[in-house]
Amino acid sequence: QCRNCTTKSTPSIEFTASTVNIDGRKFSRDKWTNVTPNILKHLNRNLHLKPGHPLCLLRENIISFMYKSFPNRAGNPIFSIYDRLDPIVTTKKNFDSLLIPDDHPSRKPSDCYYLNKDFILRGHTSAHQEELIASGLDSFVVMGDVYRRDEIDASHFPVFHQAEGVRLFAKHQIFDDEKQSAELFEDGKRTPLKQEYHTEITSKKLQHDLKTCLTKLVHHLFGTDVETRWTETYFPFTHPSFELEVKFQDKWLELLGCGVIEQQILYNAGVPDKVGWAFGLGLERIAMRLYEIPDIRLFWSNDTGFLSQFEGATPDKKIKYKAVSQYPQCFNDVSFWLPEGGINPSDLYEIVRGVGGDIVEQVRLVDEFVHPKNKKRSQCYRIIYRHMERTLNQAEVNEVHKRIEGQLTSELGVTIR
Ligand code: FA5
Ligand code: MG
Repeated sequence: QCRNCTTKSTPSIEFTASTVNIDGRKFSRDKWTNVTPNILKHLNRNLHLKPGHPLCLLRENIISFMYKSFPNRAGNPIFSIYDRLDPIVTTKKNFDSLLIPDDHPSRKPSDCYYLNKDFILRGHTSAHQEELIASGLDSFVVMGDVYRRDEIDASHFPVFHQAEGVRLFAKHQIFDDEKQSAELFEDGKRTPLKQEYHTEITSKKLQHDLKTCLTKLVHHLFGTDVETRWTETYFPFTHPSFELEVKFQDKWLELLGCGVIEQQILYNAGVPDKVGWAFGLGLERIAMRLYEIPDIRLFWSNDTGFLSQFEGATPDKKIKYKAVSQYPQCFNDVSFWLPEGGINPSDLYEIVRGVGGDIVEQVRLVDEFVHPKNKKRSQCYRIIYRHMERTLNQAEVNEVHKRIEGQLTSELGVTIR
């Protein structure tokens, strides 16, 4: 069940000569400013919090895995979830707090959306790592929308969603069953296997714990027969760093990046005595494979042909997305007084489909009320029309709709209002 899945309304956006104003907050413009009204209107959509949206189902599924897999000794989850942190962050959080150097390509205005020199639409959920660690948390997951300037095609969209996991360990949690002589830290050398601050055994144990957690998560989501592989990679904020890929339609698809947190980040956050791991995964990439959604743009669709396929589902339900027509929907409402004794909705559906045939995509009850004086009941159904091969025009829809109204009157005894 979603925890109070409220979604905020569309943001109020105003561009003046010297500022960009978003929901009453003013950001002064400078030579870095490159946000556009079009990208800003995705703020507050919060697809990951929208009940019945595939990204919300996936978010709930990941949360339930983390809660179940990591109980404390009283059985309560050790991970806390942050899924409504503001996507407008300082460039300090997005880059500096993660040790991303000044000349790193991810800072280029051609790759991200700046409000100005100091504020940015976060490019990854890692932007929140340091502040949450500094606030005293040892285990947390951040989920939210992230923004990157990118081409738009079936697998790229400038707004997508990430889930970030961080777990820190004190010495006794790493070496619980071992002799106290084992050490977390050493003043050593950085190698491909470890940071200069970590003993080899510390780094090995962290990598093992991290990979075990993520392998279990992937098995939880896709089943245990999914093909996976680890590759080595580089991030400024973890070392060593890895990517996890899964086989999807005969190709390897990158799901996530992860690694051992750079100890300097933990020093900066005021926890020099702990070590930890972090991962960041793309929700769309997982949802596309999980639900067989062929195009990343579909997640942003308000088309009920898409949304209704996930409506009311539970996170563990197996759903295979079925393509809907690329032609637009058209809808008409039918309102009527019910006869004495009411009607059977399935009779209504049958009549609507009987008359409308294949161009009827959905029928749903949208309103119902009882007249205060004469106690008559009224219902309103929305009929959604769509043709698989062409755009319907309103006149032909109206014609079909009229015939439906006629049959409802003659066969069910309703009185059209
Ligand atoms: C990151 O964003 C790192 N912050 C991840 C990380 C976190 C590493 C913590 C280490 C520790 P990357 O840019 O590779 O890394 O993105 C992470 C994931 O987001 C990718 O594996 C992919 O699943 C998803 N992703 C990246 N770009 C896109 C895109 N354009 N469209 C959809 N998903 C994307
Ligand atoms: Mg990557």
